[in-house]
Amino acid sequence: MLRPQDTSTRERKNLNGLWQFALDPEGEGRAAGWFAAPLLGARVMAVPASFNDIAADAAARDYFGDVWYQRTVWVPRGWEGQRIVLHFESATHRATVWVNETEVVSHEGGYTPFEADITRHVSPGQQIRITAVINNTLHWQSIPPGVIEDTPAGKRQRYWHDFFNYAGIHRNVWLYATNPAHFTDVTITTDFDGANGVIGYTTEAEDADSLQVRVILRNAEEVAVARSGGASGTLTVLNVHRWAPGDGYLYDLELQLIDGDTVVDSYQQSVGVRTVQVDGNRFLINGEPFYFTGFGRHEDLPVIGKGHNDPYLVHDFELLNWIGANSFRTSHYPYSEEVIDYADRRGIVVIDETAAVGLNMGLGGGIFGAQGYQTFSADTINDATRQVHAQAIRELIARDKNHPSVVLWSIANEPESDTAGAENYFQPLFDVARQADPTRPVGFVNVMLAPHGKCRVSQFGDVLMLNRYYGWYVNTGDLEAAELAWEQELTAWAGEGKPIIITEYGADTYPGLHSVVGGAPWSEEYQIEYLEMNHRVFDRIDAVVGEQVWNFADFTTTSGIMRVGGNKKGVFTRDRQPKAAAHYLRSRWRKNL
Ligand code: BDP
Repeated sequence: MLRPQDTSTRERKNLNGLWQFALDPEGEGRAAGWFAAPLLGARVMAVPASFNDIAADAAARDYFGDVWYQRTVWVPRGWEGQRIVLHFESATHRATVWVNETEVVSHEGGYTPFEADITRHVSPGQQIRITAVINNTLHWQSIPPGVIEDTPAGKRQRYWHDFFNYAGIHRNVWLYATNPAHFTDVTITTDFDGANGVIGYTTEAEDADSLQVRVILRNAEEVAVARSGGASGTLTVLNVHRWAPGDGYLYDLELQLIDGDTVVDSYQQSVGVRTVQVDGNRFLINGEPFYFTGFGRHEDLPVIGKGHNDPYLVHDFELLNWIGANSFRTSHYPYSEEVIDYADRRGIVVIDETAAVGLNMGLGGGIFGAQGYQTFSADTINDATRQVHAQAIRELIARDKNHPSVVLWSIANEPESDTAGAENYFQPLFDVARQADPTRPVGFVNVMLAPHGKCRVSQFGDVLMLNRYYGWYVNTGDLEAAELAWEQELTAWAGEGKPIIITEYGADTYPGLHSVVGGAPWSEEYQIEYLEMNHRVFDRIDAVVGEQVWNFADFTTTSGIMRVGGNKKGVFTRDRQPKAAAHYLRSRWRKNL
């Protein structure tokens, strides 16, 4: 699937704004045909945004089940004879969409795009009604998983991930038009031949049997530097300007579907020319060892929850630059494509993660208060879940495969990984990722409960990604003991001969809480002491090729005795004020810039 674009042959209309909105607590809307007429008694909801915090209403905030979004739109008059498509960049966690009274598409998974060709159902120059029922219930066969429990007080949604289950239409919605003959996909690969860049491209198209493909590569000054023809082929760029961390140089590849001299479809794909490789315990970008600095992050903002927001996008990247971060992980789900696009442009390196988080009942008792389930079993996370998970991996890779910033796929965060069930579940998923993308390394993020010697899934990864909280969840306040234990475990992992990225380490910190004596968890001073201890350990172990602090900013979670108005491990507060640790990290990370 290609992203909607405006080009010489394509046109899009943005459908963001105010939609009609209704909760459907009785689950009656589908059978009652709520899509067939204006939503009665509806309130208004902003798109893109999570609905949870917008309505000042507990019923909306903690809601699970079906919610309805509806709006009308005029199909542009000029689209006669065009193929017309309705495109959602995401709907969390699943959606079914109607145009007028016709169901046009359903999609499972909250963070990847989907679309429907609606040409047959609409006429240019007419108004149509678009209705989407979005369902945010998490269950054993969803990614991420969850369960609905019957309690004396009624049904409750439980899940095992440490961030709030924000839902709704979080990203752009588009109506767009192309010619009936059009490109449907393009795959780019890049390599070097000495100082030259070698770009491979493979296009796919529909209704295009009698047409030819022409491609033109332009540099950032918009000068054509290479041309080729054919559905797939290779371009050589003399003295290529490499895409590199800190230097987000992009070429633009224009794909043209042509009929003689007529351009029937034109699509523009940005291209960053770079290589990624794992070599022993080193992670190489353009053949050079790369050391990741940065954060695990969240899409999480006041009021709009997981709604995409351009001002925060730009501001957050300014903060990454200010602090000297060269990378982040899309913990714990695929972020908006606009985030990945911007990472390309800014030369920020991305570890791209699926929404497979919370596949771990061992963690349940502590943070999330749900006990008594077995993670992998016929009745819980099972083969059907794995199929949904496999599809989530495929959709992530299909969406992000052409982004130079993405250097590594993370297929899950902190699943149970020390049991035979886990090994059986995960092994085929690594194959799924490698089949979908043979060019990038694949890994998963290991949890502290499956330390070295116990983890049965790490063997399948090209890199080791570890989340560790020595000095926080264990050895709390005792950084001396933490340092010994951490170094011992990390040294053992280093023996695996793979690069190690510490994808999480962090300490909850209440902004404004201070202590003159050391060892005071929750204080701003302790966050710094904790980070310093970790860095002493990392700096002594060669195989460590990256440090991503948990978290970039404070974020919202479910309530619980471990959380004070959410997770406070941010180096910035939720409204992006620096805690003292931000200045400390800046002095460490900018030293190397
Ligand atoms: C890890 C998770 C992350 C949590 C973090 C924490 O990967 O989502 O927010 O720990 O406890 O378990 O702060």
